[in-house]
Amino acid sequence: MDDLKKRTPPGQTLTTKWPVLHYSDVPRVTEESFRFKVFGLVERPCDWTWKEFRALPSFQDKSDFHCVTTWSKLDNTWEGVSFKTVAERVGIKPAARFVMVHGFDGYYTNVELEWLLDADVLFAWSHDGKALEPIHGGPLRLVVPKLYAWKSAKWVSGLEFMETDRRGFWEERGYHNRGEPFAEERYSYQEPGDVS
Ligand SMILES: Nc1nc2c(c(=O)[nH]1)N[C@H]1C(S)=C(S)[C@@H](COP(=O)(O)O)O[C@H]1N2
Ligand SMILES: [Mo]
Repeated sequence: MDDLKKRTPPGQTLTTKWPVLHYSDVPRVTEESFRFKVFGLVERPCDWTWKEFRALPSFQDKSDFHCVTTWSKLDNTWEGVSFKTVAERVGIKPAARFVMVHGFDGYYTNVELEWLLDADVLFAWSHDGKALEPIHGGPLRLVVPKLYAWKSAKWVSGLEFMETDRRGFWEERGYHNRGEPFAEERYSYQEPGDVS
């Protein structure tokens, strides 16, 4: 099996275009109105401005992107701040096991903490060398390459660290609670113990 095939999860088709997908209107978020709030089970809750966020150490990473509507886009170069860096700044309390990621459009999606601590998870302001466009989540979006793209919240406004899990917007509407593309975890009826 060649590399591209190995990197394409079952049921997915590769695209070199970049489709735009979101539920509501694109919210207007400027560098002035931007805030990044971290709350819940952390030692040092924060409410960072754009300037404060951009002062955090950043890096670049290349990764793949898989949407549950069956398109995958490989080799995206993102630049931003790793989730781990944010986690170190706020200090995660030992009881925290889940994170609700919030967006300025009112979107929310839940991710188990251990998936976010992966080295390829970041808050990005740039894609393939260009500033992230508002339609793709600019000024800042989350990128979680190893889960379906609905977990990669655009226009991210904050993180809520939680002891017990709560389902996000799509997770409440029939999509899988975890959403791992290579296991094709698309729908909630596939979850262990689901009897619906
Ligand atoms: N805030 C927010 N983030 C979101 C969404 C949304 O509706 N609101 N849609 C998700 C879905 S379903 C997908 S497939 C990706 C699409 O990202 P793109 O439009 O940059 O391709 O964003 C995800 N992040
Ligand atoms: Mo999606």
